[in-house]
Amino acid sequence: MFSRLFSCLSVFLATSILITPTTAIWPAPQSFTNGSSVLYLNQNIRVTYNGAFIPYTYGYVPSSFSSKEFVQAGVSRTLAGIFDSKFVPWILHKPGAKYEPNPLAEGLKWLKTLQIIQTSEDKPSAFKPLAGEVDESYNLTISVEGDVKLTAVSSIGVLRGLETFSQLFYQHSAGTFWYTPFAPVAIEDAPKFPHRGILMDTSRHFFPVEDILRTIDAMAMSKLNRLHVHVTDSQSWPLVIPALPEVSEKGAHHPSETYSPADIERIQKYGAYRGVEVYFEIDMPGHIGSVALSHPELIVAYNEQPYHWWCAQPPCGAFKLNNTAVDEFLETLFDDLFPRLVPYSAYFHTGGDELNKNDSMLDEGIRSNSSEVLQPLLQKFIDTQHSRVRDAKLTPVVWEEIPLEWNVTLGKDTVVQAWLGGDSVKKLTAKGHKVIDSNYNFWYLDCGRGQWLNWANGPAFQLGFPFNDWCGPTKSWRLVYSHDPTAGLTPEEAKLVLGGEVALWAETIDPINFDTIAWPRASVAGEVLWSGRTDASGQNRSQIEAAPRLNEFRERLVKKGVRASPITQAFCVQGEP
Ligand code: CP6
Repeated sequence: MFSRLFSCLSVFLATSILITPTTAIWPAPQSFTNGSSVLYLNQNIRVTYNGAFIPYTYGYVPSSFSSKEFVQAGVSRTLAGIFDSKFVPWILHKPGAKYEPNPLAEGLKWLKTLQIIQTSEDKPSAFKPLAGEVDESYNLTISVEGDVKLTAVSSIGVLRGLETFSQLFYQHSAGTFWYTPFAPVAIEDAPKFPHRGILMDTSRHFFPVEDILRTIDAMAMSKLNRLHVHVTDSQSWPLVIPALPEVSEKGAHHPSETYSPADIERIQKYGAYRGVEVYFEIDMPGHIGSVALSHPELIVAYNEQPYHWWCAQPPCGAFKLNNTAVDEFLETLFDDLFPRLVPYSAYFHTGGDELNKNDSMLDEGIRSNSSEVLQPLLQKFIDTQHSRVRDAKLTPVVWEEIPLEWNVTLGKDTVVQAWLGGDSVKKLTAKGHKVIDSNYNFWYLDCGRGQWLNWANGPAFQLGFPFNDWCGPTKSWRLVYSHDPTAGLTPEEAKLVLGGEVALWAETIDPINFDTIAWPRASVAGEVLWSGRTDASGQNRSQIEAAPRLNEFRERLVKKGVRASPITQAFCVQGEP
C-alpha cells in the first residue's frame, strides 16, 4: 500500500484515499466550490435561453450565425456528449468504484432545469473576434434542488460554461444513468489569456478534413480558441486557389491531398460553431518552395544543395524579393483567398521565419546576401503584403524574425509570434508588439528538447539532412505545464502577451499519430493559458493536483474519439481493487 501510494502518488490520491472523487474540470476554473450531493441527469432537463425554451436535438447544426442558433447547437452537443454511451473499456466505467453512488440506497434526485442567461447581445464580430474582443467568462451554479444556472456575457461564454457543465458528469456503471456527485456547485470562470491556440502543419503531411474537425472538438473541450493552420510550406501546397489552380495541382503531395474552398469553409464554420477561430498562414518569403513546382520563375534556391546553405530544411525555396511577378502572383492569390477567409477569421499569418540571406545571391535582380541590401526590400515586401491583408479586413501576424532579426517596422495592429525562446517575448513586448508565445523549448509538441545540440555533427546533417531525425522524443506534459509565457515580464509587457500556441510541426506527424502527440499535452498548455500558471494565492499550480485531473480529462478525450496518450500506467489510476 505504501509503495503504491509512493510510486503513483499524484493519481492515487484522488481515486483511492478520498471516498468521493475530486472534481476534474480541465482547464481548472478560476473559482470553484462544490458539495457532495448526487444529482442524476436525463433528457427531461428543461433548457431555457434568456427565458425561451430550447429544444435538445441530437446532431443539431446551426442554420445561421445567430446567438440563439449557436447556443441551441451548443446545448445539443453538450447533452449528446454526456449521454453518449460509447463503451471504452478502460475508462470512466469502473464498476463498484467506491465513490459511485448507489441509487437504491440514496434515491434518485434529478436535475430539473438548465437556465442559460446571456447578459449582452453578441457583437457582429462575435464569431471571428480579435484576441480580447469577446468576453468568454461565465458563471455556473447547480443547486441541490436540481436547478442549473449558466450566466455569460457572450454566446461563446455560454459554450465555455456548457463544456464545464459536461465535465461534472459521469456515466454510472449500471448503464443509462448519468450523475454528478458534486452538488451544490458554484463556478466563476474566465480565461487569463484571450489567444489559446494550436498550430497544425498541413504541408509536411496532409491531414484530411475529418482529422482537423476532430482536432477542433478536442480544442473546444480544452477551451482552446485558435486553430492556426500552417497550410503551405516548401514541402507541399495543399490549398486549392481557383484563380491559380496550377499551384495545388503541381504543389500538393497528391491530387487527393488538397483543401477545396468548400473544405476550408467547412473547417472554419465547424470551428466558429464551437468558439474556435480558424486562421491560416502562408509562410513567406522563405518556406514557400512548393510554388516553384508551378511557378519556378518566382522562386530562388528551390532544391538547391547543400540544403543547409539555403534554408533550415530541404527542399528550401524562397520568393524573389523586389520582383513584380511575385507581387502580381500574391495579388491574385490574396484576391481569391481573403474574401473567403474573412467571414470566419480575424487574422492572417504571413510567416517570415527562417529566411536565409544567401537565397538572394541566386536572385538575378539582387545578387547579394548583405542585410543592408536585403532589409529595405524585405520591409517593402512586408508593407505591400500587409496592406493587402488590412485592405481585406484581416489583421496580420508574423514570426519573430521579421522585427527582431530583420528590423522590419510593423504596423501597430500586427501580432508577432515568438518561437525562439530566450528573451524574445521580452524584447518584442518591450518594443510594444502584441505577442503570441510558442517557445519551442516548451510548446513545440513534435520535438524533444535539445534537438539542435550537436546537430551539425550528427548523421542527419552528414546525409544532407533529408530526415529530421535530430528531432528526438517529445516533451513531457509536466514540461509543457511548467511554461509561463509572461515569466520575467513587467506588468506592462505582460499585458501585450495575447497568449500562446503549441506547435505540431508535421515532419514526423501525420493522421496516424497526430492525436497521440497532440493530446492531452495541448490541453495542458490550454490550462496554463486559461487558468494561468499560478493560482489565486500566487502559487504555481500543483502538478500533484493536476495529474489525476488530467488523467480523467484524457479519458473524456478518448471517449470523444480522440486518441489521446495516457499520462501514466493504469495501475496508478484504477485505485484499490
Ligand atoms: N517549419 C517552419 C518548421 C519550423 C519553423 N517554421 C521549426 C523550426 C525549428 C523546430 C521545429 C520547427 N519546421 N515553417 C519555425 C517557426 Cl525545432
